[in-house]
Formats: sequence, structure tokens, C-alpha cells
Amino acid sequence: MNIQTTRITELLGIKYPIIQGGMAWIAEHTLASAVSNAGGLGLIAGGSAPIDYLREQIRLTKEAVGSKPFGVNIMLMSPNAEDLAQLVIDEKVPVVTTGAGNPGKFMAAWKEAGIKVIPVIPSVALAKRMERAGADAVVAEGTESGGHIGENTTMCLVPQVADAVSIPVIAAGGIADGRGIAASFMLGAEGVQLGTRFLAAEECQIHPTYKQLVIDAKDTDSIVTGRTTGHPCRNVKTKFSKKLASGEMNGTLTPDEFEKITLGSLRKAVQDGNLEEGSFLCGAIAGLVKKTEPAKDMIEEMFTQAQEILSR
Ligand code: TUI
Repeated sequence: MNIQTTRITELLGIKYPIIQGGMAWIAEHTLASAVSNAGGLGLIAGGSAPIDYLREQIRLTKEAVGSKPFGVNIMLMSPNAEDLAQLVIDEKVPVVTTGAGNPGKFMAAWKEAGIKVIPVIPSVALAKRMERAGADAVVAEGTESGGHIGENTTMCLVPQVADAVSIPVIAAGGIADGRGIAASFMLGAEGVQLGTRFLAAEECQIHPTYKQLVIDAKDTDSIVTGRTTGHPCRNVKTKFSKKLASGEMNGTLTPDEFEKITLGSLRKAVQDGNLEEGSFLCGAIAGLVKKTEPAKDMIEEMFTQAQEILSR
């Protein structure tokens, strides 16, 4: 099996079928362009950023990658999702991924502009809806992922989505090395999306405290908070996230109080490394991430390993 020529490499015009997660507050031009220049698809996060900042990020990425493709992730719960949806058209961004909602109402305009659209979905029903709406591929994201998550695991979700749709499926959640990539292909995926491993990339400009938390994390060091608000989120276990989770569990923290306490907490983690009030989003696979290195080395090593496993 040759995993380097799939419908995803062909659709996107990339060397390796790997997408970098569009991590809100984290995925900016240095990481996105390092991944795209290494032969994957780098993404800029359109999560919570003001429109002018995002335009600048897109322009810097274009300068750095030349003719190589890159993308923008639009977090649909973001208050400026409408403006971002227009910005990607104006800036002729080649690929858009979406998260945390249904991008149906933007689809026609994006397709008209020639944008490749890849929604991130946590269920078979949404995958089918996205295929009907004209998506070029879907990212099937398991609950092992960092950040805002669905309920189904990658192991269960990916083969069911692959059976349910004809468009190519990209697996996400719990993948951080060549074994995870090989397994994803065995489950029917034709590409992978990784977030947590790229948190440790040299080009990822998160606060050093955040990077170290990910590198030091072991298998049991992620925790899900926000279940009571309807927006469950996987984070590194810290005093803060443990306090949130136990408050939710024993009913001493109402959903409103939770929202108030966590407002701005991702920015506090990413920019300030604030252990008292920051939400350090990360996937359950953080225990496998051991060192900082260039994104290019990560990608080349992972695909060499995956290809070797699949050739055995
Ligand atoms: O979106 C993500 N991961 C994220 S977004 C984020 S920022 C955030 N900030 C505050 C609260 C919540 C998040 C951090 N991590 N992953 C993709 C993803 N999409 N996971 C789950 C979904 C999803 C959920 C519901 C996709 C579609 C959907 O549709 C519901 C509907 O409208 O039918």
C-alpha cells in the first residue's frame, strides 16, 4: 500500500496526506507555512482572531509557501465566522476546513470561488450531510482530540464514516506517529490531521510553558471539561482544569459560571502560559510527544515509519 498517493494528496496537491489541525489561537503563519513547505497542508486558525490579523496571517503564509497550498480553519462558533467566510474568498485561500458547527450556508459561495472545503465532523450523520452539501472531503475527528470534541472515538468513527460517504476521509484524534497514521489508513482514511504533535514543533509559537506541559504529559494527563455547557473540551490536566471538572461533577460550578471563568482562558494559556487561569488544550495522545523538533522532521519521520509498517 502506497499511502503517499491518495485522493487527498491529489485533491490538495500535497506530497504527504497530512493536515495540521487549525488550532484556535495557536495555528499561525509560522507553523502553517512550515507544514505546507514540508509537503503537508498547513492551516491558519480563524478561530477567535480579528479579521485584519487573519488577513495578515494569510498574506505572510502566501509569501512563505509560494505556490504550495495552505488552508484556513473557520471555527463556526466564532462571532466573526461570517466575515472570515468572506475573507477566504477575497484572499483566494485554496482550502478551508471548518469546526464546531455546520458550514452548509457558506458552502455554495466557497465552491463557487474554487475553494476546497473540508468540514471537521464528529458523526456519520454530519459526514453524510456535508457530502450532500458539496464537501470535497471530511475530517472524521475522534474524542481523543484536543479542544472541542464529539463523543465517538477515532477507532469507531473513521471506519463508519468511510463506509457512509464516497468522498475521502481524513482521520483525526489520537494520531501522533507513524503507527497512528498506518492505523488510520487501515480504518479507511486517506489522510490524517494532527494537532497535538505539532504543538511541539519548533515553528509552533505557543508559550514555552504550554509546550513543556505537552512534552511532559503522560497517558493519563488529559481531562475533558465543559460537558455541562454542551461544549466539551479536552485539556492538559492542571490544577485549573481539574478544579473546573470537579466543580462540574459535584454541581458547585454552574454552566454560566463555567463560561465566565473560562472566557479568554485559551489565550491565557497560549500567550501567557498562565497555569492559574489558562486552558491548555491538547489531545489524549500527548503522552507520545516527547520532544521539540522542526515540523518537517516530524512529517518525514512519521511517513517513513507508516510506510515501513504498511509494507511489512
Ligand atoms: O472545532 C474543533 N475543535 C476546537 S474549536 C475550539 S475553540 C472553542 N472555544 C470555545 C468553545 C468551544 C471551542 C477548540 N477546539 N474541532 C472540530 C469539531 N467540530 N469538533 C466537533 C465538531 C462539530 C460539532 C458539531 C462539528 C459539527 C457540529 O455540528 C453540529 C450541527 O450544527 O449540526
